[in-house]
Amino acid sequence: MTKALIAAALLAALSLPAAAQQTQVNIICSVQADWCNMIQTVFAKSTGIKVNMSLKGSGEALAQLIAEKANPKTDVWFGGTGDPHLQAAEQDLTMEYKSASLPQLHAWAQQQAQQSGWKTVGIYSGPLGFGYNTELLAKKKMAVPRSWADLLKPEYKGEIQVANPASSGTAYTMVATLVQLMGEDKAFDYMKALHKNIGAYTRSGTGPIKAVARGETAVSISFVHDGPGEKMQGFPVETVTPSEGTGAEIGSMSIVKGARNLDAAKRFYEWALTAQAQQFGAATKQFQLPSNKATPVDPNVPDFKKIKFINYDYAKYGSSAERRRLIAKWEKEVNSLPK
Ligand code: S7P
Repeated sequence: MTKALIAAALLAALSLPAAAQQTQVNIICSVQADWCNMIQTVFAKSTGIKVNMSLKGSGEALAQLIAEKANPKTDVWFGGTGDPHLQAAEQDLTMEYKSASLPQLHAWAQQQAQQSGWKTVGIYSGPLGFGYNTELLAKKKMAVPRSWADLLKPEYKGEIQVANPASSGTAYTMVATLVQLMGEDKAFDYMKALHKNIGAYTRSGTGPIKAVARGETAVSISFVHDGPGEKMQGFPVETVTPSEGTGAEIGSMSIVKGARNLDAAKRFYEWALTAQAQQFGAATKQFQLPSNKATPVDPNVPDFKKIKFINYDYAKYGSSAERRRLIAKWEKEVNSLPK
């Protein structure tokens, strides 16, 4: 990581209005640890505001905000899939805040803000796809899966991992994607058939690609931007997006309603939207597409132009009722089945 990048992010923080008297901010961080640690250090260094950071996946972060509703301890929720941020907005767990920087963001990030009544905002986006271990596939003489249909082939029995949608925003993105791609009945038939090939449903959405990288399973259903970072650590992992089409997350950020350190929270929020601060994703080997149009796009970020996307309905699938209904149906009709 270059010193210049850190210096630029420090300057970006210094140019924002100071937070009156506030010396700390409590953040739930739903990206991976290196990125969380980096923003914690740089923001604290440039503003003097101590960042109390707790790391949680999207599903767990939402559960914590629900549990804290009467007495919020969190000020900002940074990152994580967009659907649970929309659910938090609908449940009045997060507060309306319209940043002056919104015009600097891609349309999809602004749309996320608008759809939530300005209670969340897109900070990155990334496509859902598959990860695979090239050495394990070769050793077991299995082909690279290139479509949702491929994942149903008997050769992958017990070889696929995906997270549990009840705990993971990533896995909920898969359920919502399949429902939109195939229609609900066919999607549930598909997930019942897929269940036979699933070796394990993990708690967190990033667990499966880490298991692929380490040779614990051959294939994962994961965000494809999580693949290159594993590969850079020397693991034999590649990613692919399914030929029928796929969905994408709009990773989001929200300020908690009733935040005790509101000025500091706003200052962090504004900083996190700057092009300088958004470079810390790629700098820590996390390759989502940043939402600020001026953030340089790392060559490892998936090329959205080459991916076939569905027209994901973020408002519908981010609604509490739809999310609860689909997860309950998945538990009842899919997870309860024998393998
Ligand atoms: O940082 C990688 C990433 O895949 O993890 C985020 C999220 O916390 C995943 O949450 P779940 O464990 O609930 O699936 C994603 O937003 C992000 O792209």
